[in-house]
Amino acid sequence: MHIETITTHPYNDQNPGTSGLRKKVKVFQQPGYLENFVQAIFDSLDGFTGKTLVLGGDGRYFNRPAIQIIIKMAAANGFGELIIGQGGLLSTPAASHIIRKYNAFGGLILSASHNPGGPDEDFGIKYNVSNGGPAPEKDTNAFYQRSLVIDSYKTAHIEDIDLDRIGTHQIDNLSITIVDPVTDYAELMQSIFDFNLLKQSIGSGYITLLFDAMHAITGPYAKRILVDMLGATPDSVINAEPLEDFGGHHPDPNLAHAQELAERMFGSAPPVFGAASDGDGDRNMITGSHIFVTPSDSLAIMAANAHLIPAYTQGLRGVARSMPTSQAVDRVAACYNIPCYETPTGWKFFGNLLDAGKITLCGEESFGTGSDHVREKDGLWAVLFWLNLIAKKRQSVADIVNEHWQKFGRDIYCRHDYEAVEMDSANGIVEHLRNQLLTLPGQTFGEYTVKYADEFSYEDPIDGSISSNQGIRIGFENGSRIIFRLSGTGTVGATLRIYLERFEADASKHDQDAQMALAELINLAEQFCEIKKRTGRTEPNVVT
Ligand code: G16
Repeated sequence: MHIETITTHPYNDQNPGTSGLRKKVKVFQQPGYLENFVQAIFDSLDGFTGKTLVLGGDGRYFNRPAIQIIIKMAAANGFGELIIGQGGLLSTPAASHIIRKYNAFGGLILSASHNPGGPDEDFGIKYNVSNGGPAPEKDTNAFYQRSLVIDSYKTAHIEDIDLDRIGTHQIDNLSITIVDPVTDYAELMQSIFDFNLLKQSIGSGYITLLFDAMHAITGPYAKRILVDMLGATPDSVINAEPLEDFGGHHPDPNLAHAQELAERMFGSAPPVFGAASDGDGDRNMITGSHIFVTPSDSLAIMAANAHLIPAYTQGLRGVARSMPTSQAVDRVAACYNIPCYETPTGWKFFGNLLDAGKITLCGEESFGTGSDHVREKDGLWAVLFWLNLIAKKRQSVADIVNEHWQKFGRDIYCRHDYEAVEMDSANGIVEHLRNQLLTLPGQTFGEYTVKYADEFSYEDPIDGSISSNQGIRIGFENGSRIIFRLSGTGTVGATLRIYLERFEADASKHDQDAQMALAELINLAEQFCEIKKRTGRTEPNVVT
């Protein structure tokens, strides 16, 4: 194998965000851009010579050429084996599982998640470590530092690999195996959930379902698992064919973007259960007939009922949620007397807790839930979890949610996103908020008295690492919270996220519209951050 060292010049914008490096495709197509970042990753890692690298992506535009580039670079840098999903496809949770199952050194996952795809849209790449989870901050910082000074990368002169043919290619000391992307993952799901019960419930018509794959990676996974293995009708999975541009839509599983699903679930004669997943298959949206379950509620409900699922009958060791996720799961943890951890936004912060056996289940408001079965959030796992619950409890989604609220109270919740805000304005807003942190505590606004106002900082209980500046929190005496954060996943300007939460114990008031119930907090949020005043915006781009 002939290996060539190519001279390059560094780019100064390769700082990974919440989940890897995400940029416009055109940015990635600049000479050496992808190569620099991949080489910066390899240069920052130790001891992979002869070891295994897992490689796959969500199939978006630029996935295939990027995979061919990375194969040549991985060969030149000395990996001994590459495991690649057929067609260059691997969902993020499936990649995490394959890294773990085959004791790989790590993996590269090509995805910009729920961001749109296509020549003028987004691409992304992230590195996952040997536990199957996203590289921790100390690694992503190292990748960035290396990218700032990189002056060459290595590539091997080998032919492009046929990504569509399953099997193994041997090139000198390197073996490249193209695997079916679904098989290992489907087996894992079968080991967690009661597939016999699910088959019975779906086959008998007790559960009717609709799954929207949003023309993204979960199409093949959903068809194999929900249709072929569990007997759902083929038309239960919609938008099932992965497309490079996701059919021109955002593969973002919320009521705005999963429009067809939303219309069916809130229309006449809806199925019992409806769900959607995102570009790379790690997010999930759960709905039932005429009901949307917030991700925060979904996490809490899963935690409260996990003992009904075969893999979790022993109960949970603990749970964790990201800081902006509602406190609903905290109430479940308190009731079951198990620990509940509050981490910064980003799945990477759950890895240590999962590895150390401190938690079994974790989740985020950003449509992510998962468990210790992999080290990523897992969209189809969440779908199967809910299906298993419905089958076991013989209750509708609405009944399960209402029963939960009756027992634990309802954490009324929503998130407002202001996208593509000019960077200077966004930084000005954050500075303005910071300046109020000392004076807000003790002040009263209507029924809300500020109990604390701070900037969230996290000390990892396992390795002691500290992550600062993780969002501004304003907490009130009655348990309500307003949180402000700048997203770490956008590719245009800044996205300001405002998270709003209020607890309602009174069951007669549980059936409220969240925006109405949170109206006073929404006004207070504007009073504190002045986004409308400073940017001229009249409303958020997305409300979830
Ligand atoms: C990623 C991370 C999540 C995070 C989400 C939103 O998800 O894996 O942990 O909650 O981004 O992050 P932000 O609020 O910074 O935009 P995904 O599905 O985009 O990979």
